[in-house]
Amino acid sequence: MTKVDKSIVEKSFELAKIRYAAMGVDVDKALAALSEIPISMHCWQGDDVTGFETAASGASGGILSTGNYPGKARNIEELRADLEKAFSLIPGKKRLNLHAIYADFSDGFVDRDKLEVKHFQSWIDWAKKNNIGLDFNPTFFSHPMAASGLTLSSPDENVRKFWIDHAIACRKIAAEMGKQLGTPCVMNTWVPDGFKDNPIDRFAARKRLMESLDQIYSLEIDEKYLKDAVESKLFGIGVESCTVGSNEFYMGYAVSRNKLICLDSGHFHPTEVISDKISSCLLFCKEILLHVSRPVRWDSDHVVIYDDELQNIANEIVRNEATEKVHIGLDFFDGTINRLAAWAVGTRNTQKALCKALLEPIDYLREIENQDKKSERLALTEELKGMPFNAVWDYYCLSNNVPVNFDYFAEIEEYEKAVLSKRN
Ligand code: RNT
Ligand code: ZN
Repeated sequence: MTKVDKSIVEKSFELAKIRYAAMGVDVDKALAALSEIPISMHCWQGDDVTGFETAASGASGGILSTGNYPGKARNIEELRADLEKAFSLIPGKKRLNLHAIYADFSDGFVDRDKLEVKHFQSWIDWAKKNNIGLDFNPTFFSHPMAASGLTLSSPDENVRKFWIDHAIACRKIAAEMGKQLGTPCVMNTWVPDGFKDNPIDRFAARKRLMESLDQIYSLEIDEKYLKDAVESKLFGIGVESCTVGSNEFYMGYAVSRNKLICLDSGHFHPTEVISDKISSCLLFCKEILLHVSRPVRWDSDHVVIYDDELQNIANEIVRNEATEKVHIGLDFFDGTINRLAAWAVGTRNTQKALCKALLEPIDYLREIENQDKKSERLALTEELKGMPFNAVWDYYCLSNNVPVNFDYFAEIEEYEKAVLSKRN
């Protein structure tokens, strides 16, 4: 493959700009807006959701990372090096989404209920150096205290207390991340709680979950530093019959407690899409967190590709002028491919979809819809699909000093040869 010629990218961009201007779209304005939208890249694609706890194994609790492509990060230094490399291939504003199992244990191991800011200070320092914001997640899976399948909804008071303490510890850590970095940290709570077979008392389990969450959030923390989100789910492996934290549960919880709702693309029935949920949630929830993922037949967490649903998600965010109310996080983990490639493909695709969404003549489309010009709406939205948005996206990469088009892949291959292949 020949490297992309810079002057061709510039020429294509100028031509694309003329085409968009004819449609009433200001390309420069679109790119300025794009550069303001942060994407929160998840750390857990880097090591297949393993983390740095002592008895580290793979994930449990109904999530499953498959594949053993060589070269995954084995420690904090390797993960940071991989993240830095991946970030260098991705334009625009970035954040890193950490899980509690990625704590820095260089001062000694502590269990999850005992985590403190000091276990994440080196991440905060690293984030500052790399000019990125941090988001956070307590980890309620892959732990002996989660072995029964129930955490915050467990009937066992000791188990519940352990996880409540963990979540409170995490909120304090997350708030400190937000404070030190000058950008609020979104802390997302997802618990794997559920039943393999039909439970008798779903109500009691859900009530326990509600009460545990209320305890966790009873500690007031300034929203300048911390935004609390809750994530629903449909089912998981081993918890097929009932998920305690269902969609209705968390929708009710988020609305009544003034929390952010987290919508994960893989957490609904197969023909349900989160793009259609954004506008409703914007009416009733103050803000939204997205876990952009790609479910293949189930919540499989495949790498995000540039597909219709991704574009629809981006369109909804932009058309609703909700780029500040919708926090875009990614949630996928594929262990069968190079993990930097997974990050680069999924993150760049998400930004590319946002780029295209920003290139719509939105006011005009709204106007014709209000005039009930359905044929024009159909014809125009179809033509928009083939407009030269990719020339704009390429230029955006070029002007952000990141590789254009497929050129980033050569860098991943070089990194694999020089760094990843030496990890055995
Ligand atoms: C699991 C949820 C959750 C996790 C991450 C690792 O089904 O999607 O968000 O994937 O927290
Ligand atoms: Zn998720």
